[in-house]
Parts: sequence; structure tokens; C-alpha cells
Amino acid sequence: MSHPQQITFQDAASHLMGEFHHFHDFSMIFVVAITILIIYVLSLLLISSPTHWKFTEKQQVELWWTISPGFVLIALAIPSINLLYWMDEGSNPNVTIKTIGHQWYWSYEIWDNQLIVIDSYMIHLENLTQEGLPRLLEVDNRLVIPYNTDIRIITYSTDVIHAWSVPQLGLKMDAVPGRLNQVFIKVDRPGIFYGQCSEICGANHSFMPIVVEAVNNETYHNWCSNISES
Ligand SMILES: [Cu+2]
Repeated sequence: MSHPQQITFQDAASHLMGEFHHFHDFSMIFVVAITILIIYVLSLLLISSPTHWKFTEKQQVELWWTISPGFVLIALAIPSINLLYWMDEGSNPNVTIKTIGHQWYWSYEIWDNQLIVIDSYMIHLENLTQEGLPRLLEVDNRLVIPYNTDIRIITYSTDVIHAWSVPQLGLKMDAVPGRLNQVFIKVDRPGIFYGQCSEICGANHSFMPIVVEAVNNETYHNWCSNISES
């Protein structure tokens, strides 16, 4: 999860999120360069006196200020389209998890020889007994997933539009009533990843956090069988 005074992204826990970070850093180069250029030109204009301004046509300048933004757009579009393609590229998932948004909690449906359904409610501050658990982010039943495994997440909602979002995994998908949306993930490492509903969905929108726990395959199957027994 994020920390107080944090200004950069949270650590990436999936390959795709790492690529998002790279794309962000890459596009920031253009943003900074353009900002500096604009500030420079603008301050030149502000400092110089209007009596010295000469308005003459210069085709070479016009040509460049038309073509260079085009190059910038192409330089940004290629990696961006590439990323869009990889976000959708998950043809053979090993595990499929359905996340269902409700006002105001999440529930998860997992198929592991039989259907497993769990409800995931936020733990309120007065019930947060264990030391070190984050306020407004911890849930009673975490979603456990295996790492290093191709996973498909299908989002759905029973009432209004919610969004299932976990920043460290590079996930954000709307949960829309009457429609199934899917995203693919492969988590790189074990860990506990926090997220929140990211679509204003009503009075308790802020109180439906998401906690994903990535574990190894064996622990995952043990968890599944424990739930189906209880
Ligand atoms: Cu919501």
C-alpha cells in the first residue's frame, strides 16, 4: 500500500505494472521538455518590449511547429498501443476469479473443483485489534491468489457501478451490473496488496477496500479447500 508523503508510484508487483512505470517515466520526458520550452518562450515574450516585436511569416518555423508535435504523438502512441495490447493478452488463464461489487463490499467467486464464494467486508476501526493492520484498508476475508500464475479476473456488480482496483498489480476494471468485464494478471511475487473501489458508488464507497494476498500454489489450494470445508 502507499505510505504517507509518498509521491511516486507503489512498487510494481506484476510485469505489466512495471511496464506502466516505464511508460510514465518515458512520457514525463516529453512533458518536462515541453513545459520548459513553453516557459522559456513565454518569459522571452513577457520580458521583451512589444515595440521590438516583428511579425513576419517564416515557413520553416511553421513547418516545424506542425511536424514536431506529430512526432511526439507518434512516440507516445507506439508504446501506449503496445501496452493496451498486452493488457488484453491473456489467452490461457489457469485460474479465473469473479469479483462482484455490492453496496458496499466485495464478494469473490472462485472455481476450484467446486464453487467457492466469499464475502469481503472492511474491518471497522474499533474491530481492528491486530497491530500494524491499516485503517480503512483491511478486510475480514482477503482474496488469496497464486503468484506466477496466469489469472483472469472477471468483474461484475449487483447494483451500481464499482471498480476493482489494485495499484501494485496494475489493475483497474469497472464492475458494471449486467455486464462482465475481464482483466488478466500475473503476480510476480508473494505479498499483500491493497486496493479500493475506484468508482464513486454511494454513501459507503470509501469503505469497500480490496485486499489481495499472493501466495504459492500449494497454499492457495489449501486455502481453497479450507474455505469449501467451512
Ligand atoms: Cu464501490
